[in-house]
This record gives sequence, C-alpha cells and structure tokens, in this order.
Amino acid sequence: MSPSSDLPGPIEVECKFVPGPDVEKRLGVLGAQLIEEITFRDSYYDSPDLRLTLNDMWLRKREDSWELKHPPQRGARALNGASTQYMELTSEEDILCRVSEELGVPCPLNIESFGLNVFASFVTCRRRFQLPLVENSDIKVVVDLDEADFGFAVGEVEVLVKTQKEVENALKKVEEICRKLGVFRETPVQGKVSTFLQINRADHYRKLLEAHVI
Ligand code: V4E
Repeated sequence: MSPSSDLPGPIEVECKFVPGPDVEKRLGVLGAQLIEEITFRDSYYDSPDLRLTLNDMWLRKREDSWELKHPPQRGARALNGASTQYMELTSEEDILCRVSEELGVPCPLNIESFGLNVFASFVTCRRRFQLPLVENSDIKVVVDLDEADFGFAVGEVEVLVKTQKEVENALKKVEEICRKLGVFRETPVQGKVSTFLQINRADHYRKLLEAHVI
C-alpha cells in the first residue's frame, strides 16, 4: 500500500493572517488570480461535554456537507509555529467512524444520530485566489480572504497535501508566500471559530485555552 492510500483525506497546511489594506495588491504582484467568490454557512457541532473540540476535532456542516478536521496523528500537535496542519475528512462514513471512536459510542447510521449540539454558526463571504504554479513543483497554493457575518475578517494561505512526508515542504511554501504577502508572523492568528467562541461562548473558549487546543 502506498503511504498516501493510508490517509482517508488530504492534509491541509495553512497559515492564517490579518488581511491588511494592500493584500490584494500584493496578491496581484505575485500573479494570483481570483478564482472563486462564495458565501456559505458553517455550523460546528460537539457533545455536551465538548469532548470533540477539547480533543482538537472540529465537526462542521458547511451548507449541506459534513466535514471533520483533526490532527493528522492522534495526540500530535497540529500547530507548527504560526501554521497548522489538519486532516480533512469529507466522507460521511469516515466521519462516522472517527467521531464514534472519539465519543466511545457504537457507530450510528448517520451523523445526526450522535445527538450533538451546534456551538457556533456563522456565514462567511470568501474570495479565493490561486497563485501561479511553479515549474517543477506540484504545490498548489490558494489564498482565501474571508469575512464572517459577526464582523471578523481573516486571510489564510493554504496548501493541500496527500502524505505526511509532503507536509514539511508545504509548510516552507506557506511561510514563503506569507512573507511575500508581508503577512508573516511567528505566532498564530486566531481564526473564525475561535473568535466566534471568544465573543459568544466565553466558557467554551476558556476550556479550549486551558486544554491548549487554541
Ligand atoms: C478552530 C479550528 C478548526 C476549525 C476551523 O478551521 P478553519 O481553518 O479556521 O476554518 P475555515 O473556514 O478557514 O476552513 P476551510 O474552508 O479552510 O476548510 S480546525 C483547527 N482549529 C484549531 C486552530 C488552532 N488551534 N489554531 C489555529 C491558528 N487555527 C485553528
């Protein structure tokens, strides 16, 4: 079996940034193209004891599709400096298995049957840019500029890879692009969910800080 076939989903290597006024100009200088403008609602789910998020597992419904993000290796720190790496599962079957394992319950027929609660729900307007492909490299870099409906804006530089051994190169590429965009920081920038919780669910936010998840 090849290493890539061990993984049920891609690994998302990304770095969030605070979008300044000249970020689009800098994207233009790098030859980035606006490839998508989309609006979507994300609703995030957890059990009453917050077992998923306290274990750094992020289950969401984006419009009508379920997605689960979790660290690539169990217990592994998903952060690397200001960058993060998370596995993204989109198959409902894979998500059912992973969530039932984490909750310690038998695998139900559908995700709704877990009886989880929504702890955050918001709409994002996203502008997605793609950077030109570099010769002799198959690394595709996208940059998202997001505005959430609770008055929060964030950008992210993102590369998707299939295997753990590709992560190091992807991290270097993400850092290089952040530097070129003038948004590089040594420490992580808070994303939409964390900010939503900080504003609306202080208790959940505090527990995540105490568990060193955010
Ligand atoms: C909070 C969180 C996760 C869920 C949200 O993932 P995020 O990439 O912020 O959302 P979004 O809308 O940009 O998803 P995309 O469209 O790119 O799939 S996944 C991991 N975390 C925790 C976390 C953390 N500990 N540190 C940082 C800097 N970010 C997130």
